[in-house]
Amino acid sequence: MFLDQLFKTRKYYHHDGSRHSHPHTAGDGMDIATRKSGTREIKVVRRVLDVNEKMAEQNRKMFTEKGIFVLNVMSSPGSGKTTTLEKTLVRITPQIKSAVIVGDICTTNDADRLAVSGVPVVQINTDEFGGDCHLAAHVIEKAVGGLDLDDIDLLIVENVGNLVCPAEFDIGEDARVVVLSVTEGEDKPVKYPLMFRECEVALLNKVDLLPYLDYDKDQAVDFIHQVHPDMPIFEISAKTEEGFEPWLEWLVSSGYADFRNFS
Ligand SMILES: Nc1nc2c(ncn2[C@@H]2O[C@H](COP(=O)(O)OP(=O)(O)OP(=O)(O)O)[C@@H](O)[C@H]2O)c(=O)[nH]1
Ligand SMILES: [Mg+2]
Ligand SMILES: [Zn+2]
Repeated sequence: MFLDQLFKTRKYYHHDGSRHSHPHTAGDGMDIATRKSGTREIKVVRRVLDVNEKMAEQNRKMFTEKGIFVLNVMSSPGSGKTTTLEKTLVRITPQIKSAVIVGDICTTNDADRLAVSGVPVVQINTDEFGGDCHLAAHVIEKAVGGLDLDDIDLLIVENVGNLVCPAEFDIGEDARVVVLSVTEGEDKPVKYPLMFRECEVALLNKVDLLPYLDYDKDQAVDFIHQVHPDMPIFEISAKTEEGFEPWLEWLVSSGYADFRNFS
């Protein structure tokens, strides 16, 4: 019930973006370059990230001007991003005017699922430009061309399923969410720390499966907080919608916080 109240009174506004500026240091570039070898290739990676940073700032400026709050949702393949968003969209529509950009290497499966909610959905297939395993800022810039930005208050980006490099690429978003499911093992936050460091909030998904697993939830939470102290963690089941109220409250109030910072 409280959500109805919030939806009626709160509108999403973009802040100045400074909180989400991710300078790509040599360390960031090195992460990608280790797949290759030699100094020259490392320089190429750095250049790509520099270009991305500029494009992300342009996106952020555009979203700010349009008053759109942008959420970048990331996780390993199959953690439950699409399922979480399907259920979230049902709950926030039509109070919040939303749209989704979803990235996959191949198929329009996720767009088909998300379109059932009735919100505008743009599917990006990265195999058409090299099969990137992340969304970069210039790809988002192209994708928003397919949306009426004057009619959107919340833009959700479902990134390509990958716990590594999507965290390296600023797309001009306001907030980043990582989904971690209980079937992935407790140690993923310490194995893939950048993702957990870069995101503002974590969704621990598939908690309906806990009775069937030897999963140490406290250990998982502890690992997340080792990497990102005080990170808010919402335990949810996208299947049953258990735990959705705190998650939706965060979603709505983070937009409101932006409004307050902005004004
Ligand atoms: N039991 C259970 N299954 C879930 C839950 N959330 C998602 N699933 C299942 O997990 C599988 C993957 O879910 P998706 O939502 O497609 O995951 P995704 O993160 O979007 O996957 P990619 O886009 O391919 O990276 C599907 O079979 C879902 O039905 C959950 O909370 N509980
Ligand atoms: Mg998906
Ligand atoms: Zn990638």
